[in-house]
Amino acid sequence: MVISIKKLPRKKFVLPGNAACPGCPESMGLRYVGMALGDKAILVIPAGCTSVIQGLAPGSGLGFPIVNVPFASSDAVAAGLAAAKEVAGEDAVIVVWAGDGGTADIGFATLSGAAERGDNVIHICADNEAYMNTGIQRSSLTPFGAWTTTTWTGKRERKKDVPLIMLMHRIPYVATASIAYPTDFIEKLRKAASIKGFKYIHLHAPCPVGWRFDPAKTVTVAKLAVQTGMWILFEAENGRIRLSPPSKPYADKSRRRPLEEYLKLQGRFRGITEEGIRVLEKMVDENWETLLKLIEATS
Ligand SMILES: Cc1ncc(C[n+]2csc(CCOP(=O)(O)OP(=O)(O)O)c2C)c(N)n1
Ligand code: SF4
Repeated sequence: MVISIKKLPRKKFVLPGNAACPGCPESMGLRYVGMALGDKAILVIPAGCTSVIQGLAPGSGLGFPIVNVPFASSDAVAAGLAAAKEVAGEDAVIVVWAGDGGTADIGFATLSGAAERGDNVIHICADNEAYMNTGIQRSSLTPFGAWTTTTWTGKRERKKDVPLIMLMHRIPYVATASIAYPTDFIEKLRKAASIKGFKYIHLHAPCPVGWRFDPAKTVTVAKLAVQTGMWILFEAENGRIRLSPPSKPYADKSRRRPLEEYLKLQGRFRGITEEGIRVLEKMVDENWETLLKLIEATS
């Protein structure tokens, strides 16, 4: 399915005057969710930047119906909402929109539970790779080597691979996406909405405030993540994995741009050593190797 941005609904779900910082990737991602799902979407949102972007009065920052929930309950609340809408015979798409902290750390138990039960929900992880709303603390999705206010000399551990963990829940749909590739993300959202059961989409969302880059460069940084191979776009339908078009060229390592091009734009990697860069490069290679083997095994 080829999507033309010009033919997408014009209705705005991210409203003027909202509280997002300039260059905010979460407001971009939410705009695409509105374009893909329109009035059918009901968002379940735990604490995080988006619960600030939405504003204090309903409908002041975001135009979606929203249920605000405590972190650890997001997917459980969404499951109940999906069941209630089904009983009522209403055609709604229940979407959990949570940050990396809300997905991979604090909300992980209910995420895993809803996936295992097959609740009819789309979970989107808006991954800005740290707890931004409370002042840039590390999460399990912060990459190796990155500065945060709780990893002053660079994070020592590698980024947790949540998309692959979700794949191993054997749910019908898992995908990765990037705010730099809106039509790819919109296509994946529409596909997820057409499938019954639990769906997981992991959206890479570079944050100018926490990653320390020029707010005009959000899309450039997001694109470089894909072009250097640091972030891989793929989707898995019923366990069959395939690379998404923007990432296909980079299965060939020689076509990837040097990782330094991605790192040097971001102040959070200012302190990384040559040795640290080599460690990160090795992690990128390992991620590709694993994914390519899985693609081969499931095709
Ligand atoms: C149970 C609980 N623990 C901690 C907090 C404080 N808190 C509010 S927002 C937030 C950060 C959320 O980070 P993330 O989920 O990555 O979303 P982001 O702010 O980056 O969009 C934290 C820790 C809270 N509200 N509830
Ligand atoms: S801190 Fe980052 S993710 Fe949060 S509102 Fe600002 S730009 Fe958006």
